[in-house]
Amino acid sequence: MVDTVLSIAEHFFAPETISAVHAYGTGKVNDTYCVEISGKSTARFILQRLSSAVFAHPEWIMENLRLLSDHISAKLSGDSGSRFEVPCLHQTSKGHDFLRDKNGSCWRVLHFIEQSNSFETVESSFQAREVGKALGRFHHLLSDLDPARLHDTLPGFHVTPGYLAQYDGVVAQGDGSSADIRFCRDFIEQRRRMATVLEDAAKQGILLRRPIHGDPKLSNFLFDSVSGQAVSLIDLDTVKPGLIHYDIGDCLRSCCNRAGEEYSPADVSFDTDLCRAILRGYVEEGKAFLRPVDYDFLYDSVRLISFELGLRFFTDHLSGNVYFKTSRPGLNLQRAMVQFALTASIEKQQQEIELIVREVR
Ligand code: GN1
Ligand code: MG
Repeated sequence: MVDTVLSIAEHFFAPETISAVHAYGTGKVNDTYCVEISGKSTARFILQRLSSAVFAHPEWIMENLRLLSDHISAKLSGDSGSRFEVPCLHQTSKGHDFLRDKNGSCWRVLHFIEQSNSFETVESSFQAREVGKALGRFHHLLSDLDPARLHDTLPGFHVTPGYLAQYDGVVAQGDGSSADIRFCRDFIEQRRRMATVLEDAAKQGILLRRPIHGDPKLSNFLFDSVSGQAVSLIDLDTVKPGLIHYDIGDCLRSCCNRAGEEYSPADVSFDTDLCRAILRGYVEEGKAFLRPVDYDFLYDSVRLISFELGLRFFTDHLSGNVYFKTSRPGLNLQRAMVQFALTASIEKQQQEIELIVREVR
């Protein structure tokens, strides 16, 4: 396996300069490696094979990435404010942005953002506020980029009614024998009606489609290793036109669940102190583009995106784990139950969350 990866790395770097290649990170979709380069200077890079099961047009991802990094770099140049960067591309020795291997898979290399750390669970309310600020800054930086210039790299991504339709197609064929499976089915049935809340608001022109990140979970934020400030938002494959509410909801569902995505469902809860810190940080940066009506959908967003991820994991479990990588049987079912437990905790704390939204607006 590593031999193949090494031979891929050799298309991007002079072979004699590559000192190590190893698997990296905890992504559930792409395959990620770190390449260490030595010689006159040492450096690290991120080498990734984009999932062909998930992304039908990897070349669109690469075009979005170019557009995005040019747009952000132009806006940040001359900005003497705090450090913020996005990963930029390193080309093949032949000057291409990506490489296709014999199987048609797409490989690309990104610069490593040094002097930074990522986390699997939030460590403090300072860190939570930094997460919110970074997401707000990212949205603000992209708010003047015409969404029509971005390819839709993953049609249907975060469109909850579409996931529900997929689930309906799969569940009809399943036997649904175990108690956990029955629990998930009931949980989904009881919430079916809320699936359209964001899409209906978008159709009616109440919420606007803008460039979004698509996957702002905690582990995609990088923090300066000295100051602890958030300095980057990585994993830009799902940047595309969408609703910022998908991002805000996804960020909250990821960061306010201190137990993480693979814990015992019974011990999962939504932490409203972290939610307050994140939203405060977000609004600090996002005031300039948020409209009053955007605040009205924040509670719905976090509830919906937690439910949606549970639905996606459950559907994948029923379909034989074709989308999310798993390390053992039953993992996607457990992940689904964690997200449903989180959804239930969010519902229980609806009043408190709505109060926080009023406080920060
Ligand atoms: C997937 O591949 P990764 O781990 O960055 C998924 C997200 C989920 C996340 C849950 C393209 O992201 O939507 O929120 O898992 N990405 C895609 O951990 O489906
Ligand atoms: Mg991702």
